[in-house]
Amino acid sequence: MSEIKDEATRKIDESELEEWFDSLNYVLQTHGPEGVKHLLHTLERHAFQHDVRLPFTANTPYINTIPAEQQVPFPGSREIERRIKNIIRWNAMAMVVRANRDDSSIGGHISTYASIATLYEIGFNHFFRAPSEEHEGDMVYFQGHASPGIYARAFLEGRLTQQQLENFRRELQPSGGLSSYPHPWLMPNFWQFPTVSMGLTSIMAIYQARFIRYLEDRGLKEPSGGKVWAFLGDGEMDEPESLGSITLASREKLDNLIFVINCNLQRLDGPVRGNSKIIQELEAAFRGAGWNVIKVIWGDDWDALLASDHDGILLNRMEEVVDGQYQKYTVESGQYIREHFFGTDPRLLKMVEHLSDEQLRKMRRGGHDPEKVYNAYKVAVEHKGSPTVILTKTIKGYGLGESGEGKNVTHKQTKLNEEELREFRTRFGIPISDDEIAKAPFYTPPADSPEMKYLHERRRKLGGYLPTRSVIAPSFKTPAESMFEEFYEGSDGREIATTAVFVRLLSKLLRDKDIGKLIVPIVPDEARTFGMEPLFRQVGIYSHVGQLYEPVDADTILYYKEAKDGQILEEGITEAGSMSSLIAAGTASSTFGINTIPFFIFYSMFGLQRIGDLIWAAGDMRCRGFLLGATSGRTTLAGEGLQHQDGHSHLLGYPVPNLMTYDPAFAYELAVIIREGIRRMYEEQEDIFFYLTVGNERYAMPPMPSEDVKSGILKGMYKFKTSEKTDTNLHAQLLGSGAILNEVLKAQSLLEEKYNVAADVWSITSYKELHLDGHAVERWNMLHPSETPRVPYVTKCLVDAPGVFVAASDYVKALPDSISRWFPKPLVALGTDGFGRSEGRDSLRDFFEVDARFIALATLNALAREGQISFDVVQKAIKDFEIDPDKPNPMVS
Ligand SMILES: Cc1ncc(C[n+]2csc(CCOP(=O)(O)OP(=O)(O)O)c2C)c(N)n1
Ligand SMILES: [Mg+2]
Repeated sequence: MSEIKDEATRKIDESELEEWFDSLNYVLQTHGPEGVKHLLHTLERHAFQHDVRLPFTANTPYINTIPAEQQVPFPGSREIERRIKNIIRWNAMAMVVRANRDDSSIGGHISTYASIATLYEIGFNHFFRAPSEEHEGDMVYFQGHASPGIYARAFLEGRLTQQQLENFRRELQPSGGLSSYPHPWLMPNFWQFPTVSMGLTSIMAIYQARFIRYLEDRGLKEPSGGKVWAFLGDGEMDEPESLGSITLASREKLDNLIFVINCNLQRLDGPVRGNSKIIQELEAAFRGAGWNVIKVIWGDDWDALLASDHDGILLNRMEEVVDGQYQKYTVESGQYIREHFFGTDPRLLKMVEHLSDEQLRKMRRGGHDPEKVYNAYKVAVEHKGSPTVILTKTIKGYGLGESGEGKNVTHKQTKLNEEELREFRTRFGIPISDDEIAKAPFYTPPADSPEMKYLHERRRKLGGYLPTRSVIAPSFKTPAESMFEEFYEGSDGREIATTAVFVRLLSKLLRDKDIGKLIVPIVPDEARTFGMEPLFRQVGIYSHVGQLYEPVDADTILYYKEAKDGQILEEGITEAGSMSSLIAAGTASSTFGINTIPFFIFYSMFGLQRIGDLIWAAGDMRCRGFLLGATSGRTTLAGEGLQHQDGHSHLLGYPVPNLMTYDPAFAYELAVIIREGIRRMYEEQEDIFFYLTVGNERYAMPPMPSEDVKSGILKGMYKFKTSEKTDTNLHAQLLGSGAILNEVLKAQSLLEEKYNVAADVWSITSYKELHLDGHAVERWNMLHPSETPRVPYVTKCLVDAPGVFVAASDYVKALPDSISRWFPKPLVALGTDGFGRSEGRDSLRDFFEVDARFIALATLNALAREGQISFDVVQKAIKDFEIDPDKPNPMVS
C-alpha cells in the first residue's frame, strides 16, 4: 500500500524539472506572459480531466504585488517629505502626551498614527484632491484613532492653532478644543466622515462610492473621476460590516474606491492573527470577492535579497513565519533576527552575511517605504474595472523604540518620559533642544523653510487642504401644500394602511417636476411587503448596467424594471447597506451640494435595533432624510411573532439627539410630518433626520380636524376628539398613538356608552418630542429661578383637562412614562413590553393589554382610585370584558 502511495506522489527529479523549466521559458520568450498563462490554463484543464485536483488558493506569494523592476521613480523629494512627516509625527505624539499630562484620564493614541504616517503622507503629498474649481475632490475616510496625525498636519498647514492642539480632547475649554476622533457633529467645518466605530468605515465608503455612480448615472452630477479612499485597521477588519459588503463593490465595478488597510499586525490587546497572516487572509477574501489586491509587504531593503532568491528559500521562509513571530522581530535585535529568521537555513544565513545586525534590524516593511506606497497608490488610482484594496505591512508604534514599538501595550501608550522624548526627537531629527524637550513643545518650521513651502505647494497642486467639510447645497423650495392636501382630506371611509399612504405620498413626490428627481427611495428587499412595486415601473430600479435580461414579468404593467437611470436603490437584504446608502444620499448636500432626499423604508424591527450604530453615525454626520419603520407595532404586525414585532424602536430613537421620531396614526399626520421634515432639512438646512413608523393595519383615514392641529402634530400631541357627553361628572383623557389610536377611540365610545364617562381623545405623535420639550423647560427653569417659570407643552395641553389620564400605544410603557411627570395627575401607561407572539391582532392586543377593553379598564381603575366610582364597577368590568385577572404578564412571558 505505502509503496503504491510513494509511487503516486513520486517527486519529479531535478533533470525532469529542468526540462519543464526550459520549455516554459521558451514559451515565455516566444509568446510572452499571455502565452504562458494560456499554456498553464490549458494544462490545468487537461490535468483536471485526468482527475488531478489542484488545491484552491486565492493567495499570491507573500511578497509585494508590484515587482521592484516595475516601480516608477518617486516624483517628489523624499528628503523633504521625510522631514515633514517627522515633524507631524512629533507634533501628533506631543499632542497626546501633553493632553495626558494635564489630565491623565484623557487618553489618546500615539502608536496608530506612528504606523500609518507614510500611508497618509503619500496621499496628502501626491493623491488626495481637495474640492476646488477644477475638481470636486476625493473623499477620504481617515482611520478614527489616527486623528492626532491629521490634526498635526492641519496645524502645520496653518489650519489649526497651537491652542487648539493643546486642547486636544479638551473640547469644553473656553477657547475650544479638538474632538478625540473624526466627528462632523463636533467639528463641522473639518471632519466629513465619522470613522471611529470600527467596521462602519468600510461599509459606508463602499456605499458612498456606489452612490457617486448613482448620481452620475442619473445625471445629477458630472462624472469627475473622484476617488473614495478608506483607511482601515487590520484589527477592525474582523467587524462583520468590514467585509460584509465587499462583493457589492466588485459587482458594481467600483473603480472609484480604494481601501488602504494598515496591517500593523496588532489590534488593541495584541496580535491580530498571531498564528497566521492577516495580509494573506485579507488578500484571499478580497481577491475571492473580485477586488484588485495590491500587497505592499516589504520595503526596498529587501529588494536585493528577493532578487537573489533564485530557488525561493527566502520566500518560503517569509511564508512560513506567522504574524506573531514577525511582531517579535520588531522588538528584537538584529542578532536575534539573524539567528531566528535567517538561521533556519545556512543558505539564508549566507544571503545576509554582508549585512550587519543593525542593518538587519532596520530592514523596513513596505508600508514605511514611501516609494513602494507611492507606486501602490498610483496603480490603484489608475486601475479600471474593479475596486482596489492595498494591504500594507507596517509596525505599530513605529519609531517609538523601547517605549512602545511593536509592543502589545502600545495601543494605549500615552506617556513618554523625558528620556523617551529625547530619543524620539533624535530618531526623527526634530530641532528641539535638550532644555526644552521635557515640555514636549510643538514644532513648526519657519514659513519660508523648504518643508513649509513644499507642503503648501503640494496641497495647492491638489486643490487645497483636507479634510474639510462645507455646506454648499443650493437653496431649496419645499413642495407646495397642494401636493399634500389629498392626505389632509382623509380617505372618505376607505380603509387604508399608513404604509400605503406613505407609498402614495412617495409616488407623488417622485412625480413632482421640481424635487422628484432628488428623491432617493431605498429598500432592503421588502418593496412588495410594503406595496411599493408600482414604483419599480414608475421610476425604475437603479442598475449601472441597465437590465441585461428579459424580466419574467415583462408582459405585466408593473414589471421588474432595472435601468441605468433607475431611481430606486433596491439594496437586497442588507439594512446596514441600505442605511449606508441613506447616509451617502442624506449627506450629499455637504459632499456634492446636491439636495438628495432619501427615504429608506424597512421592517421597523430591523432598523434601530439592528443598525443602531450606523444611525448614530448618521446623526454625527449631520445626515438628513427619512427612515420609515414599516410593519411597525408589536400588535399591529400580526402573525410574525417574536423576532418581527417591534414595540421598542421608538425608545431606541430617544438617545439619538438629532433624530426626530414620530408614530403617526392618520394620513394627514404623516403628510404634515413629511412636509415639515422636507422644509426643515432642505429649506432650512437643519441637521436633523426623521424616523417615522408606518403600519399595515387598514382603517378609514379621517380628515384633518382643522389646520390648527398641524403644530400639535409636530410638537407631539394634539386633541383629536372632544367628548360630546355633557351629562356626567366622570371624565378621562385618553392618549393614543399609531394604530392603537383606534383602540382608544373604541374605548372612548365604550366608556361613554356603558360607564357614563366623558373621555377626550388625544393623538400622541411623538413621545420623544414631548419628552425633550419637558426637559428643556425644566432645565431652563432650573437655570432661571427668578424668572417666570416656563410650562412644558404637555402641561399646557392638559392643565385644564378634566378627569383621569390613560395612555396606550403599540410601544413600551417607558414612552408614556417618560412624559408623565408633566401631567397634572398620575398617568396610567399601557404598552407592549415583552416578546411578541405569532397571533392575530385581536389576540395580540388582548395579550399585551392594549385593546379598547384594557384602556377602558385602566380608566375605570383610575376613577375608582380617585373615589369617583366604586371598585365593584371595575370588578364587574373585568368580568364583562372576559378578562382573566390571572393571565400571564406579557412583560415577562
Ligand atoms: C466597534 C468598536 N469596537 C471597539 C473599539 C475600540 N477600539 C479602538 S481602536 C481598537 C483597536 C484597533 O485595531 P486596528 O484596527 O488594528 O487599528 P490599529 O490601531 O492597529 O491601526 C479598538 C478595539 C471601537 N473604536 N469600535
Ligand atoms: Mg492594527
